[in-house]
Amino acid sequence: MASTCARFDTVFLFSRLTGNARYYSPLCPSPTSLLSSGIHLRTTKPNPRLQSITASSSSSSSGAIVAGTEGIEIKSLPTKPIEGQKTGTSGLRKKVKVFMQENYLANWIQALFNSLPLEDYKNATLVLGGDGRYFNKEAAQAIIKIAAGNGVGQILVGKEGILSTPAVSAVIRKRKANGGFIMSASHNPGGPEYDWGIKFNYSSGQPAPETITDKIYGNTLSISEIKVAEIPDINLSHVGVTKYGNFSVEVIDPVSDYLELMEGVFDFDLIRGLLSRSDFGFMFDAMHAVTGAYAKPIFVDNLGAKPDSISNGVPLEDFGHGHPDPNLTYAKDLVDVMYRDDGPDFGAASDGDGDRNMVLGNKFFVTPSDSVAIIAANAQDAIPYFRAGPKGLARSMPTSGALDRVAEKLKLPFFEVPTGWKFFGNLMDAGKLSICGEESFGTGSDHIREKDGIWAVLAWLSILAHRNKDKNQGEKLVSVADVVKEYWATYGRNFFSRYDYEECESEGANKMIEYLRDIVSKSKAGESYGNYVLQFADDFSYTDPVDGSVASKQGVRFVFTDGSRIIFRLSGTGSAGATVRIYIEQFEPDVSKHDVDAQIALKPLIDLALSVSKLKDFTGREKPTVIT
Ligand code: VG1
Ligand code: CO
Repeated sequence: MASTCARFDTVFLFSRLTGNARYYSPLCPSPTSLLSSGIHLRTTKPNPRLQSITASSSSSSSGAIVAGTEGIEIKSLPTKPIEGQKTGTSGLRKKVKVFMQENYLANWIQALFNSLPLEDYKNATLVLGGDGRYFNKEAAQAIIKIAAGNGVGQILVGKEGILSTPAVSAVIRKRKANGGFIMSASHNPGGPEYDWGIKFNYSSGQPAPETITDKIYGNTLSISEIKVAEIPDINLSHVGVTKYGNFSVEVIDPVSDYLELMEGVFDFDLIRGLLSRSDFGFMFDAMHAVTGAYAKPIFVDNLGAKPDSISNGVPLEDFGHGHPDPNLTYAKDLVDVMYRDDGPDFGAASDGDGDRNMVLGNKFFVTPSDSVAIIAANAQDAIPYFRAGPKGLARSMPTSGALDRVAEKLKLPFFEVPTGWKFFGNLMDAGKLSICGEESFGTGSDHIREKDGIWAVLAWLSILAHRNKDKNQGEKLVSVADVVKEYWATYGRNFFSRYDYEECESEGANKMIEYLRDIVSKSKAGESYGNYVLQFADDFSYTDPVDGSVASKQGVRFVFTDGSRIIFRLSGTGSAGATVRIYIEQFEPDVSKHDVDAQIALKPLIDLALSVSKLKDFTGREKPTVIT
């Protein structure tokens, strides 16, 4: 076996060690399917000659052609449909072990090509990258071969398979590619026992719409063959071009296109002025995830931050055994540093694939819902890209109403969309939306079509730099807390919290949502819920104003007459069981009450949410796994 499929030796070794016969590579047929199908892949050991030529071409930024043949041989591998390949909020996410099952990944990739119009991939350019997690390198080789097998013209792949989600979006747009693959399960943990994921983005860099993902799912249920090009593994360690017939792979630097974009959006001199001050402390926690590849080149090498201001800055396949989700629970190391008396003035973290962000001041946490509102309120003054003012603002439904108030004050068009970034793209393409965000630590703008962790950090640094640009050394600087409190004083404070109950039994969680839907269908305005009076209750449905597509059942919400809300959803990004999310929000215009702890201010609403949903009865859970 090893000689017919050398490049998956490690996978097979792993399967032998674990004695688990299900650990097959996605492309290399299992011994049984080899026998039954009679298909024999040639050995795919990297050709040493190719490798050495590729290595010597690495210094040339334009890349050199290292091999060429007249054409490439395409093999057809028979396959069978696999159940459960339906994408969730953001791509297909499963345990690594599931993706390692025979043809699991290959089926999905082939089903994707079967779903796209020919002109979207034939001889087209596609981008490929990921967050560096376990299984990405094997997956990248498989995706490249299937892309070539289906007639794709060119793949642009990040060096070592690395590209953050926002960088994939940026590269698609800059290089005018037809789309791209992101190999990541984002904030889900990585490693042999944890999660892997794949997402497809379209030509303007946005996550594929549900019309496409539904088609892919349909095709995974009827797939019968996978088209694979007979080419060797690509050496991903060196920047350069490798050509096989009409197909080429260009290994690109993961940072340069993205950095160039950031330099165009922000005033780097302004930010450099702040980061190089001796009276300003900065800390960025890359959580051993993909922004480790971006943090040093951007914050240290370009913007003058001290080298020790980056922590966990080396991307690791298992994120250093961490859970790369930048929130108060999982980014605890950063939180501890930021809550010290002598802690830095500004701290931030990003997630597995670099699209989320958490922003902290010294002893101060900025909720993502406030963060997007504050960025929007300050964008025109502090960020050159928004000099003419934002075109419109938007948030996901469960995100607090803070942004709504900014839109109202600035007289900007405003949109409320379902959870998941894919709903913002159409509004951006139509020129209706500039700045948007989600309560789940996602913030971004129309510079790309994904949320963008480093962008959010640079946006906050721009606001602080702008506010402090005339402060002399020794003068008290305007702090993160000052900016937020000033914002609350102007707009009022939307207290917000989210309770997550991870890995519940699916049955109980589904029954709870059905129970809530039933309550909603019978509810009437004016009904009392404790001290709250119902304005309306529904299961959120969204009609895209650009293409008219409808997304229904996007979250059960109870909205009360004072603007308070309780919202219930099931997560669409988990890989095991069901995660229940409860979102709680209450508006407080009275400045004297703005310093109350959110958990205390929201206690009556939280209790109400728990009793209305009978969560304990349905899920057996006493306490949430994570509170944000
Ligand atoms: C979660 C968040 C959602 C976010 C999505 C992808 O989805 O709630 O706001 O867009 O993750 O983020 P769900 O369905 O689990 O609630 V990422 O950074 O994991 O791509
Ligand atoms: Co992410």
